[in-house]
Amino acid sequence: MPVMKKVFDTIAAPLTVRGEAAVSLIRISGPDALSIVAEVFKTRSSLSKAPARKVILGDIVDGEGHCLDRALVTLFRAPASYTGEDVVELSLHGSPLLTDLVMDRLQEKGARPAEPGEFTQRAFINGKLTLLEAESVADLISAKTPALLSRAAANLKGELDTKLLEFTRRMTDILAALNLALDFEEEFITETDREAVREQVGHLQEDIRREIRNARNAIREKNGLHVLILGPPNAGKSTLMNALLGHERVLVSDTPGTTRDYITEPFFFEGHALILIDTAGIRGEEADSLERLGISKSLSLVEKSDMIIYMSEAGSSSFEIPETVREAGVPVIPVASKWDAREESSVPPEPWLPLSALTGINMEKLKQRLSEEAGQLTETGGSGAVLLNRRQLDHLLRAGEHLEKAQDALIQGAYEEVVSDFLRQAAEELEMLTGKRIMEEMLNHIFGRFCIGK
Ligand SMILES: Nc1nc2c(ncn2[C@@H]2O[C@H](COP(=O)(O)OP(=O)(O)OP(=O)(O)O)[C@@H](O)[C@H]2O)c(=O)[nH]1
Ligand SMILES: [Mg+2]
Repeated sequence: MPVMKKVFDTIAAPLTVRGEAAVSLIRISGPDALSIVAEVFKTRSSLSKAPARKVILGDIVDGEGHCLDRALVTLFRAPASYTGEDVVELSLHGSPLLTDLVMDRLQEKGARPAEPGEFTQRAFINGKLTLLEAESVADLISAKTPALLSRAAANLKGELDTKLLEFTRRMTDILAALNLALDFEEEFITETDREAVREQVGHLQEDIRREIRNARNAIREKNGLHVLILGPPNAGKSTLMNALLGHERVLVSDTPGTTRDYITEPFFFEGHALILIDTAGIRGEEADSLERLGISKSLSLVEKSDMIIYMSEAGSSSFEIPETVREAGVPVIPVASKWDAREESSVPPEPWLPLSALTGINMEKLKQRLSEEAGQLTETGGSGAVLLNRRQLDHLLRAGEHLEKAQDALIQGAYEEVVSDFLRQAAEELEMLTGKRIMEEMLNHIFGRFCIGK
């Protein structure tokens, strides 16, 4: 769906990451793509007559006509290309110096370096990709788990558009029912009709709520599940962090207060992208000022975490989780640490998990708990398309709010016009979500977050 037809200039950017590699790919897109490339790439026959989507071998030449590299070129003619414009892709040997030189040459001949996301933005504007498909390109590239990859792929195939279009269609049907009744009877619709509308709005609300829950979980998975390791000093937090990671990432010592600042480390585990955070031990008065700073940092992380492992030594007299932790609304796994060195008599109460990160006792059990919690926190209901970013979620949340107002209005017996108004606003939010209704600044904002060359 083209928002605005524009005549664009010709842009170029490397598609591949800078560094020594087997190949380096440069894409040139725009009205002068072919003529610009023809000046730096010499082939036996004329490039302008070359067939599209066939690989052509030739020489990249410098200003004096000296060969810089043997390279391959693929042409795509408008509109059958990624951007919908004439596109040329240069496949060079993966030398950073060569890539820079070729980019310089292309600029000399009139190409402008592409902004981040500019190719994909053009693809959207030229109707090659919907906004949701375009956003899914970024999600696919950055996916850290197989689950996220398959969701992004479903979105790229247009499944999210289909799902949201279905919501819009249902809203339009309800609006039509309301307006028809108005037109024909010029007064209130019958109570039976109102009841039917209420039911339809209710079903839609349910489906949108489910979609919101799935989106929240998917976004959480995308951000990485933040697992906070908390507890008193010397409880064995850093030892557990190292045991989970499988290497000595953090300093361990028998001096309480060893970890001062928090330490973050990614941990890929059973298809989940976790982020482990080791923290400064929490204790009261005896902490020095620097340590106290660390403690307040630890506590400030509680709200932002997705899960907490709370550790207390098995020999400790009190098995209590501090109130700030208990009431944070985050799942907590309580762990009784140093189980190997416990007193024979000590038995931690349920649900404390006895554990020794040093000898490995119950490490498997802990991992199983982690996996279960992670599974629940990232549950997105089956497979297929799901909203994957905050922008999308915010529009759906607002659509849900307008629907709720419509439902309340129906229940309170408000005029049909009032109900219709809320429904229309809900439908508009969906149009902003899918990009059917979008401002140019918004586009720049969305695509500006892409990487260069995408
Ligand atoms: N016997 C035994 N000792 C442990 C275990 N885990 C940790 N320790 C020891 O307990 C001491 C403290 O361990 P750390 O991992 O540094 O504890 P921490 O909770 O990170 O401590 P702070 O950073 O000071 O808050 C070290 O001497 C560890 O070797 C365990 O499972 N069994
Ligand atoms: Mg520590």
